[in-house]
Amino acid sequence: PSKINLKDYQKPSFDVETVHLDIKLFEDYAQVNSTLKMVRQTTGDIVLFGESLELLSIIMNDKALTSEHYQQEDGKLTIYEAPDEVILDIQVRISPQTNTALEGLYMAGSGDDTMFVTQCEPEGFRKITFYPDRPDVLAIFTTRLEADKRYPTLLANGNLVEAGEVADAPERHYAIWQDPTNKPSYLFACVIADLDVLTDSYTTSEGRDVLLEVYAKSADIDKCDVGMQALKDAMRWDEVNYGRAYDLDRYMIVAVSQFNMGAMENKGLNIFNTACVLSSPETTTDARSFSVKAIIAHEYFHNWTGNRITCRDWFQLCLKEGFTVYRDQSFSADQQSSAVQRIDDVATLRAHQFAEDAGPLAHPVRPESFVEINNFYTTTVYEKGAEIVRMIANTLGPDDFRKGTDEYFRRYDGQAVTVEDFLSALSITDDKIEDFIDWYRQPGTPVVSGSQTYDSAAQTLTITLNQQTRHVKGFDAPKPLPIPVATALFDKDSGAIVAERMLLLDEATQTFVFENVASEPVVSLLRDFSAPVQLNYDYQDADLAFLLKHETNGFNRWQVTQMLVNRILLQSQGAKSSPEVYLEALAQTLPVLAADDAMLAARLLDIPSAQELASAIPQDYDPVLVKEQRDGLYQQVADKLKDQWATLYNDLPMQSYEDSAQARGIRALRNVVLDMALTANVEGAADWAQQQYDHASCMTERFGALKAMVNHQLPKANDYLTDFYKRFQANDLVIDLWFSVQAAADDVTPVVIKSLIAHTDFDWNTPNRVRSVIGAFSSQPTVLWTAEGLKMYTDVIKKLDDANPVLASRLLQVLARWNTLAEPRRQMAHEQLTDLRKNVASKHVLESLESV
Ligand code: BAL
Ligand code: ZN
Repeated sequence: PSKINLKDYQKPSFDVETVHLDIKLFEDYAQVNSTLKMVRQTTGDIVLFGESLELLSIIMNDKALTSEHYQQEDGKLTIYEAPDEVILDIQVRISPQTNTALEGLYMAGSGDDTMFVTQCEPEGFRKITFYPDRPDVLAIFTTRLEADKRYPTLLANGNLVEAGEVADAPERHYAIWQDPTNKPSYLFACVIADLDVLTDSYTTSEGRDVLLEVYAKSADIDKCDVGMQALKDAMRWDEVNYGRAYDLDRYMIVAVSQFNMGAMENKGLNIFNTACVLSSPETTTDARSFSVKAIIAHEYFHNWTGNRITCRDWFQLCLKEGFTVYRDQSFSADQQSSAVQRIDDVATLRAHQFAEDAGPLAHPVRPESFVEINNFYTTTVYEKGAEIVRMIANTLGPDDFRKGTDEYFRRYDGQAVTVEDFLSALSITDDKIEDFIDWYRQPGTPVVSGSQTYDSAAQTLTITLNQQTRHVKGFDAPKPLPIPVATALFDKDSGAIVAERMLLLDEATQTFVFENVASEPVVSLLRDFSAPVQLNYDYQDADLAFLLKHETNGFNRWQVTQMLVNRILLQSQGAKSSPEVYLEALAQTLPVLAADDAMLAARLLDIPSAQELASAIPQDYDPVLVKEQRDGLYQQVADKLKDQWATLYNDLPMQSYEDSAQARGIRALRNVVLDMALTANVEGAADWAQQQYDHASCMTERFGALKAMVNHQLPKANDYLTDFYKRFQANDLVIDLWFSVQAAADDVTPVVIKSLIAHTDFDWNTPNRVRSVIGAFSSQPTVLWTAEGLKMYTDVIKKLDDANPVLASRLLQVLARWNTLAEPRRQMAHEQLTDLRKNVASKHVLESLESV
């Protein structure tokens, strides 16, 4: 497959002023007629993209074109010798009913229970009709939808201008929607379905009354309130924090159960994976419910960062995603403890993005070439992209950051722009911000190492820091990046902060001198994770134990526990700590914190997942050894506090359900304590689990108990699994949990996975279901990295390669670090991946296999 390069970008030769789309849905196909008003911008032919379309006719300025006027090749339709102003009428036929790739217009569901939705980002619109399907072509869309009346819900972007019955076809009806904003085709959406709707309203700071609608199947409409409230909260938050108000009269969200992504920000008509919008206490865990709110906010924030200002080309994907993730993280931090929000965001970054950056699929936040853009919806583009915006925001401070974002919206509203444009607006108060461009260009996670010397005569503390980034094959030698290192000095006697500074490390090595330091302090670095780097500082364990006690910010305390854990677990990588200091520090901290901030206390017991630990091992990774070490430390923590788990558990009594930060914290900690108690074989803990399940007030309690029973292989675990299934059989999202708890179980085997795949409720056409088994299974590296486990996994990729290559390629990316395995697993993995390469055809999967 051929590569597309950023350096080859060229402006489109024609702009589209207006598009009229007419989509008529029939029993086994859809007819799409489009009228495009196009105007020449530069020299060159008209280039339209189209895939999986049956071209019926194409008329240019009232003249039917024949094959001598155009060429159709490799998904492109090129029309020669077009005049400067063109009206194109194009008729195509498509087959949404057989579209399993879930891109373009597709049918979700089966039998009598079907609906039709679209997914056009990044390049799905070309599966609906021929079009200059690229983000820098912005047009005004009018959409007419026509379908059988058994689909009463007909939605498209913008405002409803007309609806009615179809003449001569009493069983059919239509609706016409007009979107007044200029938009790229990737933001087009339509829905043809039979849905209920939850309605509300919102008045913007500019006085606009907005109709808010959340559409879902009738059985799910009672699970839409959380999302609706989050939408209103997000609308207000964007007005207060960025001065951005909503710009249309209507905002719609539609829930669909078959969806490749989490959600999609189509203009005025968001389409959501049910997993990312439905929420109720009985069926949704707190963690999932919290992420529903974050995703609702994320898609809403795209209205300004993505839709009003969009990307010039797909290389600039981070322009909208990095900024929007930063915005949704900031929103979420305002809804709960900001320390816990930062912990969760950093944990995700370290577990997934650092792993990606360390492996063969490492790429810059703004890639310079790709075969298939769908492969670049990655944690690097999203989460590392957000970290860059965060570094910029912290460097500027709140007032100047706001001036910069105001300038960005003022300058570029209505345009398709680049990362350079973004940085140029943000640098109006400080031109050093432009230097952050290298963060967008350079792959690899920088490693910051450092040490300190104290001069008691001069009363100075000198911190020396240096940075190093691995040289990723195919890229220029790495350059030093601007790395803000938030630093505080703690007095060893009083535990108080004596100095606080943001150090900017922008050379390979630098020294920073603190004056008037009366005695040698303990240094806390990279506070609040001020940059996405690995930190190796010359700490003694006692310094870290000191910081765990005295750090003022919850995030920094968590970071210290993670440093201690890594120093214990990564001995093969030169780590040098024994667990005693860590265990003692935890034993002292936990009981106090549990009463004070239960959510933070729960996080302090985090031990990085096996995958995250693996990502810190550049070669000869032995999954069995890592699991043994990880489980061993977990056991030591459980044993160390064995006498305290009962008290802790009983001090966190189950109460009637409440959706407050405090109640969520208590539920989270209770689940962690339950698991610890079972690990330590605390007498009676199996009964606690059953009681918690039987008397649960919500899914967090019930599922926490079930998961503990399954992972500890309690004798009653199977009975409870059966009960769980029967209780929630009708709810797909809960049955996903039922599948995932078994597929991710500590004692899972390929046989279990095969039996889950053979279950009547398993469905290859529903990505959530596939992920609930295959994705969950990949969290058990000791089983995944065996001949049988890998054979099963690669067979799944083969099976999905044709039907849903986007999903196949995403699942495959989990295997990217095969080349760090210790022998003989490495050789075995290489053979299986080589075999896979011979048996797949999609460019998505082939690109993900490039390094094999
Ligand atoms: N734009 C794709 C889904 C999202 O990032 O919001
Ligand atoms: Zn997004």
